[in-house]
Amino acid sequence: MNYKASVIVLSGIICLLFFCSSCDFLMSFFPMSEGEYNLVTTLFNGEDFESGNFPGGWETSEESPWFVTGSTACSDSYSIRSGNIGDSDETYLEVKVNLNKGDTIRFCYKVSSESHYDYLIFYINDVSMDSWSGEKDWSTASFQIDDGGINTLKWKYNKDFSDSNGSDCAWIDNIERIPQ
Ligand SMILES: [Ca+2]
Ligand SMILES: [Ca+2]
Repeated sequence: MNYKASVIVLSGIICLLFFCSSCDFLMSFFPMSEGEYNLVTTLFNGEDFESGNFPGGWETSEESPWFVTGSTACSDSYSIRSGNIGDSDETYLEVKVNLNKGDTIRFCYKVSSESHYDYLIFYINDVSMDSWSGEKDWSTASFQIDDGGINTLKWKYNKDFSDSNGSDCAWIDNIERIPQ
């Protein structure tokens, strides 16, 4: 290898090392929040939104976020509701939780939307499990968990390109982990 090639290779290695060390350096500024840490390190023990606040460690869309409301609930006083969105838009609610293989996730949902066009969709690890639209008062849905460990639960309210109906949103409450 001639001198020029050696310099290029060496520069490349130095850049790579610098890049990797700066990643760790940058990551140290964005540690996991206490809420997220608690959710992924201990078995999920449910969420009923009765604190009246958006739960720690959960995520939602930056625009039109889901919010905790006392206007309706599956039980007690509070539930969480999708933010207001327009046509061809969506808003999601997501949480990473620690579950055992064979556990069942059960939750209450309510929808008031344009039937067959504007949907509440539930995902486990980005796989769509079920969807609901139209006028559905509080009901329960249950899904068995195939993989133990960290699972991502996600609810999305999704609108097609035109028209609205009802309250034009979805609500979730009483998310529970039922051991096998
Ligand atoms: Ca509740
Ligand atoms: Ca629509």
